[in-house]
Amino acid sequence: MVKAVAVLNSSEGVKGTINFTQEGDGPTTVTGSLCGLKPGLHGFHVHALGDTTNGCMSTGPHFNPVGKEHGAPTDENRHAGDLGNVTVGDDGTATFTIIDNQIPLTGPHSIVGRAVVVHADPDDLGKGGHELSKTTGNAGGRVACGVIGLQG
Ligand SMILES: [Cu+2]
Ligand SMILES: [Zn+2]
Repeated sequence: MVKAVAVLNSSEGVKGTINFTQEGDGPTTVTGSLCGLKPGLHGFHVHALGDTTNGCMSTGPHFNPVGKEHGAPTDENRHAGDLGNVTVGDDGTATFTIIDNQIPLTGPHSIVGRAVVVHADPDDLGKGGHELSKTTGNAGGRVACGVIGLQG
């Protein structure tokens, strides 16, 4: 079992912890809790770079090792980092579990050392017809992020 964690913080008061586990070559299970967000859907992705030098802006684009378009987690044509949306309740918190096959913790397409990013707006999953739909899902600003690190 390989484990990783990302601790999210932001200047806008968003906090959270995201845990990742993977058994062998199986899917990765992502469990998260977030607080301080506005209620509703928020785009949630793995971005390519584990660099927060300039806040979440320096985490680069969505992790996309095989050159696909932005999409929904269930789409065949999607970025590996496309984890869809998380749902925030009226109290500003979210707890969620995501099981995904494209975000391994080992091997050439590992997400360790990259970053998870929570966005201000919903991810349209590539289907919104906006000029950004096929690259970012038009999910708006990056409100919180954290670097994914291996856990002992
Ligand atoms: Cu993103
Ligand atoms: Zn994407």
